[in-house]
Amino acid sequence: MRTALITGVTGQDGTYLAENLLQRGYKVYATYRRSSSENFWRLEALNIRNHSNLVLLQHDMTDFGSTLRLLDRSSPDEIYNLAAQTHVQVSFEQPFTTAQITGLGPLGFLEAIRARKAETRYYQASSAEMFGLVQGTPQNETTPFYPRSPYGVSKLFAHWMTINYRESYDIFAASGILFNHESPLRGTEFVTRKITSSVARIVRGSGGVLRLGNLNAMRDWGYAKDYVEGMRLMLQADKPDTFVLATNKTTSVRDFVTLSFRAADVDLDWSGSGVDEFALSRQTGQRVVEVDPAFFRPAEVDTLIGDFTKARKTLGWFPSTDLHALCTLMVEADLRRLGNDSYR
Ligand code: NDP
Ligand code: GDR
Repeated sequence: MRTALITGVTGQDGTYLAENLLQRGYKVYATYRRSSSENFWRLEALNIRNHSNLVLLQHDMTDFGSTLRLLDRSSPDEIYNLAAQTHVQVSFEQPFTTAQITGLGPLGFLEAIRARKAETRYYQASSAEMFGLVQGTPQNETTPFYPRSPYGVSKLFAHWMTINYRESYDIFAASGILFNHESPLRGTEFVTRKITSSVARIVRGSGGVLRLGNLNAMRDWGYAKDYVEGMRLMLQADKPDTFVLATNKTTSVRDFVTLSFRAADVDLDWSGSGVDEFALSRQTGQRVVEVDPAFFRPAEVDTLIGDFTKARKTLGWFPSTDLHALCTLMVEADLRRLGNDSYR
């Protein structure tokens, strides 16, 4: 039986990847960090928390000793390193923590693999946020990086370390530069799920206004389930490499809002501009969206759009879900879960 280790299994991607690998017959060791209350709602939502081939282990990315013991305990064939401080705006408030978890944490895994001299294959969760102030469009594996946040800088450190360990020690270390990917399991602090969960509340009559920051930001949004399959494919390739996963389409936050309300049969009228921009529901006349400068970032990544040609040609990977379908499935899931407390 093939064994995999997934860090960050309580997050969006960790949960979908665990489901994917369990369905393929893997034994999956999966890590979560200690907290005062359990955080397994995503595993429960996919009904895999008590799967007989899933072993949940405590681990913290900032503790190298714990990383060494984790590999001794699991001896995995494949490691998917997904755990990180992932929120870009938070990284401006907590740059040290972000650097320790998101930047240095992955180095601990690379060092542990090097020390063990095992054939373990390693996946590093790199990010389109590393492109930052973009130096070429669309972005591919050769586009220069210019990160615009402590998160982006930390990810870039881990990305280059992955390449350096690949080249220096002949480790099978792959890096996936993934563009934004979303799902009903996305955290509500990220803009897409913040939008779809607010749409559900507003159309169910709970009132409230959706307050957002930069409506002009453009993102290349795909479906998380497609992207975890891309991670798996990277570790089945003949040789370790770097791959972009994206949809090659970009959409503004404003248009994502419009699409999401549309998925709940609400049409919007946008008015004003800058911090005074807002949207009214055409059906009720109610003000449903406003700009709130509290959500502006000290430095913004304006536009991302990825070119996934290399992944398509080498791995046979392509995105299966367009943004309209993604919005619809997220809004429908949020409407359904309003009546079900366990499904946040
Ligand atoms: P999430 O924020 O949903 O999950 C992050 C995971 O990391 C959680 O399980 C979290 O645990 C865990 N974690 C955070 N800090 C620590 C720590 N100190 N020690 C151990 N675990 C920790 O992220 P996603 O699933 O969306 O993303 C997965 C990976 O892919 C991340 O590395 C992210 O940066 C990267 N990525 C994501 C993209 C996206 O669009 N989703 C795009 C590109 C890259 P807890 O639940 O306890 O907080
Ligand atoms: P991002 O995702 O920063 O791209 O990082 P996020 O959803 O947080 O923001 C996307 C864009 O929307 C703008 N925005 C807002 N963002 C949030 N969170 N909340 C708001 O109210 C809001 N209003 C406007 C942001 O300014 C930004 O431009 C995600 C994370 O998953 C990273 O871990 C990952 O590496 C990158 O995607 C690729």
